[in-house]
Amino acid sequence: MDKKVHLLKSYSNILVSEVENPGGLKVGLIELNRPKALNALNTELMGEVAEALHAFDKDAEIGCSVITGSEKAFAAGSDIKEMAEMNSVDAYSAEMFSAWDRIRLMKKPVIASVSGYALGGGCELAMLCDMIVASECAKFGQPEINLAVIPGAGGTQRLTRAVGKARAMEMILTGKMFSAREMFEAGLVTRVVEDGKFLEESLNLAKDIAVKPALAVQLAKECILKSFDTTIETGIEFERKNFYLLFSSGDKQEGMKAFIEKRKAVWKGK
Ligand code: DAK
Repeated sequence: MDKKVHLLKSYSNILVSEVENPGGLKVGLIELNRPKALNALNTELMGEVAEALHAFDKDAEIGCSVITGSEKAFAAGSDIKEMAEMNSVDAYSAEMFSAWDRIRLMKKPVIASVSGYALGGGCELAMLCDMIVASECAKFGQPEINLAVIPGAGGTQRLTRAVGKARAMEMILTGKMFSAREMFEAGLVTRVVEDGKFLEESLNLAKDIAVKPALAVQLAKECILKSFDTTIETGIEFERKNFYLLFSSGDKQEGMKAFIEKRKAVWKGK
């Protein structure tokens, strides 16, 4: 498996590194690292994830990012111990959503690499990413109902769009966990991989994306996400504008010229 190149800025709850990708841009890697709490997502950890992802998003040498956890847990939810004493005013004042909102706005693709538990906020963080690669042993669920609350970071919306009303109702109202295979069949998961191979396979997928022309990748991501909150008419208009925009890029000139000259294109990301 590839070696992570070097640890970037040091954080309290995550490990951040870059993975080389010969022939393409590098892959940014974020490993959630609160093993004793099964990577429960507290405010500090979420702030760190948002900051690290933002740095990758701004770095011209990075083409795609991966967020992963441990073999046992991607993340077992938002931190119940942190939320336990909060009332609604505390929650409102704490701006609990700001990191989530920042993550949502990343331009470059982000892959969730899931093994073990992806529960509550953990499942929502995975869904906030653009693709999910899951181990056979991964378990997805929205168990908030067992705490007398409901998903708070987009779970009722993103899960329903991904798996449909029937399965989303079942997951959110019963709080039960579902396997990686079930979630693959339902459309939440991009790829199910052998246990222990989740990070390697996620990095391979990220590298496949990071060798592609970066601007086209970003605009394609933008168009796909747009389809979730618009009519087909407006979505097609949006796609068309981005399509025109790419006709002004150097990479478009290079890509088509290279095809005609029967050589490999050299991308500049602009
Ligand atoms: N929060 C805090 N600590 C947690 C945790 C969590 N979600 N999940 C596990 N831990 C801690 C346990 O307390 C335990 O710590 P110690 O007691 O040893 O100090 C340690 O991790 C190991 O856990 P267990 O001993 O329970 O391990 P098991 O293997 O026996 O069980 C489990 C694993 C995943 C089945 C179990 O830990 C579990 O049921 N965990 C809770 C799962 C859950 O209910 N998750 C949903 C939480 S609610 C928001 C965004 C999102 C959300 C809310 C707001 N905003 C942006 C505002 C989302 C809410 C949620 O996620």
